[in-house]
Amino acid sequence: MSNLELEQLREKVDAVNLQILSLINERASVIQEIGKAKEKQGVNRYDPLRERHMLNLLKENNAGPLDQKTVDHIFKEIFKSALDMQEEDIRKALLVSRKKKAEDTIININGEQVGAGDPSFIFGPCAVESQEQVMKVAEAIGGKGLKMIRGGAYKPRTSPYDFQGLGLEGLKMLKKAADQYNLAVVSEIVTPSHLEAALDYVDVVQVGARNMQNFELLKAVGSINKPVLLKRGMSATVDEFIHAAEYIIASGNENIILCERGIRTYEKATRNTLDISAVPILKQETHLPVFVDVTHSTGRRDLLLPAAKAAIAIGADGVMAEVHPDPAVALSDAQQQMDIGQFDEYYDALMKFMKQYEMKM
Ligand code: PRE
Repeated sequence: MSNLELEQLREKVDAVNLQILSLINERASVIQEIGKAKEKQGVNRYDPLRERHMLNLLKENNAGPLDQKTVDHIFKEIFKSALDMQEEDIRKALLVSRKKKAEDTIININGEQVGAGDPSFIFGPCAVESQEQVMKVAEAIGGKGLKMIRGGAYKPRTSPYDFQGLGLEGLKMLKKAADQYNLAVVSEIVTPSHLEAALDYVDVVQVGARNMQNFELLKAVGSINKPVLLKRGMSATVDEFIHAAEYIIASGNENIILCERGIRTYEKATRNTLDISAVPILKQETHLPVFVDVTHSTGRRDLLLPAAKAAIAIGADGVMAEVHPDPAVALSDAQQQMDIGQFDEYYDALMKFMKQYEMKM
């Protein structure tokens, strides 16, 4: 074969390539339309029966010289890329996505600009137990110039026989202590029916891990005008977590803080497995501030500091940890809360770490 003939054949291949390119792009546009229609109907994107039907049709019409195995392989790759494209289109369209809004969402909580670059801190007891207890913790937090206190009044406990929280009375105690030390109240609400009354006492509504896919609750907190701290479900993927936040924003509330709190794995050395890489993924995929709850993820007092350092180093917007005046007698999570002295040491060490690496404070 002369060089000229080879050149001519290659020109033909170039032209065919361009035809294929144009055809697969034409196919991709139709697939995008199908994707939109499926999203509206809420049907599964992957449809093996449809794929089988298409492969059979191709087999019936395959005149060669390509063998059927090769044709199947090529078209399966095309189907796969169609699915990837449909998923990417849906991700881009999410209101929480970075693609939809490039700038970081910054939430003003009690004068603190959460998500603006400097790490924020939320400390407080696991559960509100008494006025005296929350006063002591609020004093320690306020003394550091911090702006937020947490405390559970409605406690979703594994056992119905465990302490269930003081309810509205607990919120009143927390609010009283918070007011005395100029702190904002962060507290979990477990059902939409508690929301209205709670809003008189709560500045940031927490949706807990067990309620991450309580869609009615997500919609309810989506319609309030206070920030929401949404915790990742213990078995939720990052994608499910993002979609839970989408429920809130879709109902009108953009002020959402995402909180990684560890996921359930086979590992027993810690209470949960802190999925530290979820932090930069959530920062890339969404425009929302991301916190790490070092208490529930590790379940170990000795890991609270290293986990917080890791969270800040990897780009978290804030850290949450539990403090109790006397953890040994705490009604919940006794083994993982810090007492006030440990809290002081912990906070100093964290500040030193941030200074050492010239992190913003
Ligand atoms: C398509 C994509 C993925 C499905 O698994 C089946 C088919 C395709 O590429 O043709 C399109 C599509 O979503 C559909 O026909 O329902």
